[in-house]
Amino acid sequence: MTRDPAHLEIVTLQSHALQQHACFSDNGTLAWILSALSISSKIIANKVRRAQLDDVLGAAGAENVQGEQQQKLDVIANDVLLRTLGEREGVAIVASEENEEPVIIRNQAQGERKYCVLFDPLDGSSNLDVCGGVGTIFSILLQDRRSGKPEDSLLQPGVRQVAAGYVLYGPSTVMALTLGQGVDLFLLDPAIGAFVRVAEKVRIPKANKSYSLNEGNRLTFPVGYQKYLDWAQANNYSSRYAGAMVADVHRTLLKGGVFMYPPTAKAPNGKLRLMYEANPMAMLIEQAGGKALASPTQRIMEVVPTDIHQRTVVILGSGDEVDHVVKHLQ
Ligand code: AHM
Ligand code: MG
Repeated sequence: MTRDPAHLEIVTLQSHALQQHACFSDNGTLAWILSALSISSKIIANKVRRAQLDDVLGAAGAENVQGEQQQKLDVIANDVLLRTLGEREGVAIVASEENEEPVIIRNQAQGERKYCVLFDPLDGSSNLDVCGGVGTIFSILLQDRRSGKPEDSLLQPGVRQVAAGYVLYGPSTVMALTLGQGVDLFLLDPAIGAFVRVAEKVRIPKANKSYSLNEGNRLTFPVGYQKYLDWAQANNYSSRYAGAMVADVHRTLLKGGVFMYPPTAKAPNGKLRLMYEANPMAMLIEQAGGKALASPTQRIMEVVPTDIHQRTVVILGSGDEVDHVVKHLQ
């Protein structure tokens, strides 16, 4: 992800969104939503960076050494996103992995297009204790006004997403974003406080001998996954697993390989959430030329959701590497 020094144009996330908004004929509504996500990410990045200093690791409800109520970082991140998105006129409903029920902000207001935003505020947050990468994942749908029940708007398959992305809070803060026309990457420049575009139309490598999954669960994977692992190991594959989906998918997007969360004894339908984790990642990976499956015969984005918190199996990454997994599952 290197910037061409000869490439003098400096494009921030905000100007990128404004450039693109013509495609959405929505008077810049989506651009305003992206600006809320950008502000949230900057606040969360700052909190994540200061987590040890501000004593906000650990369980919500616990007291810190000064006897004050501690707020867990995922609760803080959730509040930040709810607040910034809630202030945007164009947002009708938000749903968070952290909230049992979706939050209806504006119901069926007339006229303009309204959007639903679903997010996982701080994915992989247990990684914070060890200074590992964590991230925010988001998915944006158009409000579906056909149903009288506003929350039905959320139960749309991933193919209907108009935008999706993640922010990885690692050594630097990176946003991967798709508005349905490829994947662009933005790096937070702390000196100017803006996300600056550093790569356009990113393509995932077609193949890379690398797999990413929690191999500790191997004995309870369906036999096809075990056969795949035997095959991959016999063929000199590398194993790479951070245990935080955003970090693992980001590496897979840039370097290639396959990321998976198969069914296990503990999570027979997979562990990852369809609406907050799998769908947005699937859109990004497909937009970058890769594949994202919920089973050998079904794309993640074609799964018709029945519950906003439902889980799914995830197999995503380089086209050739996903094909190798599928061959062993059949
Ligand atoms: P979380 O949303 O509770 O943080 O859980 C999701 C995380 C993903 O980031 C990661 O891919 C997965 O859980 C790791 O699970 P495991 O520890 O079972 O390997
Ligand atoms: Mg999560």
